[in-house]
Amino acid sequence: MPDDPDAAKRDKLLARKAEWAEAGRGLTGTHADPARDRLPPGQHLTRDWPVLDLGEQPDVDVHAYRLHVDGTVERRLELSLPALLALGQTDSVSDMHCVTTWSRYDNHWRGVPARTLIEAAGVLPDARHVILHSHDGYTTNMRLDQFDQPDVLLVHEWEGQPITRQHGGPVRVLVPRLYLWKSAKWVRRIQFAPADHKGFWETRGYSNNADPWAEERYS
Ligand SMILES: Nc1nc2c(c(=O)[nH]1)N[C@H]1C(S)=C(S)[C@@H](COP(=O)(O)O)O[C@H]1N2
Ligand SMILES: [Mo]
Repeated sequence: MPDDPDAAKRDKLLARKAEWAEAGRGLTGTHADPARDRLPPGQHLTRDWPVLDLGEQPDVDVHAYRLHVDGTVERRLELSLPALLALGQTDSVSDMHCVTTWSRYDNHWRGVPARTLIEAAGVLPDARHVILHSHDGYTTNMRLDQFDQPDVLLVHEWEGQPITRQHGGPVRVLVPRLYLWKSAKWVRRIQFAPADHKGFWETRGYSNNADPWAEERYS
């Protein structure tokens, strides 16, 4: 028996998710048209909100919280939660799609648009990629044009309530048009870069692009 049952459980979960990538689990080989179809191929609807992560849910103190923005920017930022929210908040409704095949419609979010942050930091023209870093050691990456969308938010409320620790509170990223592994929970740092750097799941066989409509689950 391993010494740490939590670590053993975590390793098993990670191994299973890596196997999904290898086996292409959930793939239907079809495309959908987001203008016509609401549910991406191979997805089913759920009413609850499942919890998925590496098995460690960091307890991030809301008063000590700082968001770091750096890399290819004119101004590095280090924002407390009030300072982040003071940049300007918005309400947004969007669907979530998880690679494990569940989707959830009509989620009500409140937070700061990624575009507001891009402006505040003065992201430079040679920035092409974004790497999100989280308090549990998780990372994920996307192109700047995927992050620089009106529905991409740094969210702190879901359905009018603070986002719970389980779901990445006090602040997580939400990228509703990509599979949910791109939406980093407990985000602590947003790094802009000229070159791509693959994140946790992207280095373990998950798609770099992650478009649910094209069913880009694995690479
Ligand atoms: N920090 C962090 N963010 C993360 C993850 C993680 O392990 N750590 N898992 C990703 C994955 S694989 C999924 S499916 C979603 C799940 O978000 P939820 O637990 O709020 O449903 O979070 C994503 N963001
Ligand atoms: Mo996931």
